[in-house]
Amino acid sequence: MKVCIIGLGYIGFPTACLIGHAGHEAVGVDIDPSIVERLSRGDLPMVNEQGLTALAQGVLESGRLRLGTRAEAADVFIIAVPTPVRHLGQPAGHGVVSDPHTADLSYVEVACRGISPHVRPGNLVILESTVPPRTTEKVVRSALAQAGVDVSAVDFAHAPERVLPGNILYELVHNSRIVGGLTPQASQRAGDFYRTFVQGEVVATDATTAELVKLMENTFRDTNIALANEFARVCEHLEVDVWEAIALANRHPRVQFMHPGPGVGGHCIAVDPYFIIAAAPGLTPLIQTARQINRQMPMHVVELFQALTTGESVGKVAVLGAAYKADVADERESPALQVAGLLANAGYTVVIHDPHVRRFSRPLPDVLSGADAMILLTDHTEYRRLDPSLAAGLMSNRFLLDTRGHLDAARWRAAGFRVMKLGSGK
Ligand code: SAJ
Repeated sequence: MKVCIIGLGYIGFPTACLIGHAGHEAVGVDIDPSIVERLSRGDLPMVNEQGLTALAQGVLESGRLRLGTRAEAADVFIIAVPTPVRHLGQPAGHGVVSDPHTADLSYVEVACRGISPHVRPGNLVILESTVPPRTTEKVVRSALAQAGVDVSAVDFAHAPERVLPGNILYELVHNSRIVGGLTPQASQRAGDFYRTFVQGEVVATDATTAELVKLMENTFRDTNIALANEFARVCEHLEVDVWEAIALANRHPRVQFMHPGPGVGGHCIAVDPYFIIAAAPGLTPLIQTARQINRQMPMHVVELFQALTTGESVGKVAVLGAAYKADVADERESPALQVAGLLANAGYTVVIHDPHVRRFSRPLPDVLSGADAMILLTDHTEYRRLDPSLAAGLMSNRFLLDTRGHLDAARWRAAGFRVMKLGSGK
């Protein structure tokens, strides 16, 4: 089959590579020519994604994947573009909603306009982007109908991606996949298509269920992280160590707490719950509260830092980590950058280090040199190997705030640091 993939980001590009690798004729399209140019010469923004560079090189060289800025006629169209969330500003009087947001579907609409001249009867159009319920029908199908496509002869499906950044290629192939068609025939066709490159189970449902399930998965995670963050604050108050408490609670056969931290970042978990809140504002107090708890964590980190350094003169602060989570280079919605911004606004001289994020991958000794304090915000593996006595020798003062429970506090104390751990009142 000839498959046209619209959007060459973190999902679209690896998916296009796999589709080409599976033997289809893949055409990857992005409206941004600089992205097409970079990917074409093998410069991938997705670092630390095992096997992707080699796979991309193979399919591009063999011609099984071509890249460009314009859609072309195909059998299957896949839309994998961003769906960011837009903050609506002041409370809009939606019952309990105190922080209204809405999905920005403009990229989906632009993608639909881009493919509309090429969609023919018998084609299959698949939306992979994470979207509010009913978008496949009300936005994608409607946009193509408005553009003059005979939509009664086209099959539409939503097939949400569920891969974990850092492990994209493996999960694209091995995760189970939900395909929700607007009709049973569309579900069947989309399922048959994914089975050509997915080894996990491919399960059919309707489009609205598929749209909601994707949002439920990320909301489950956000709500559980909020619970861990709430216990972190309870433990600080009760002079208990939340990391120890969680490890002990997780020994129960039916309890599995997530980890607290400086907040929830990334382009999915910090975004998707708002799509559900917007769809059912009066019915989602728990989801809304979870969002609020997680959004407040960067402010809480700054309060902890100020408590740790009360009465001390602190100038330079070394921030360890800019990425939104461990061992990735992605800074989108990163709580680390929010904390760094808050500290800079509070008058500190903030120097950020991140071994994976190009603009912050400066030598760590330069970052620590002359610093009064260090805040660990991303639990990159490299930071575990940091030598406390080396850091002590470089820094002017020795304050350490660990927001991820990542460092061995006893070792750092032995090297002369005053250490505080988020979630530990001990
Ligand atoms: N985090 C915590 N505590 C935890 C786990 C995560 O504070 O115990 C934080 C991370 O540090 C990070 C944020 O949450 O800032 C999100 O990270 P994540 O690893 O939970 O999730 P993502 O955004 O990288 O990927 C999620 C995944 N969803 C689920 O696991 C339900 C992935 O499978 C989805 O495909 C992806 O969202 C997506 O694209 O929707």
